[in-house]
Amino acid sequence: MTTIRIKGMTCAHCVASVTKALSDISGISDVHVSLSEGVASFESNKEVPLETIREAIHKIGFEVE
Ligand SMILES: [Cu+2]
Repeated sequence: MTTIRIKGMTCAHCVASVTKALSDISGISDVHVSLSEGVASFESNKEVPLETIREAIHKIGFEVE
């Protein structure tokens, strides 16, 4: 399990967007996003570069801290 901090989420729609963006990355599954904690956790079945995750999050308007 990997946990990352995500900056800029303010509502359930943000959570849904982040969840989808992470789930769409090849190799990432079991994505859980907590709005109150501002974190996302997930399982990865292979090495997914942090940069790939960072870019996917940035593309939808949030930042990985
Ligand atoms: Cu929102």
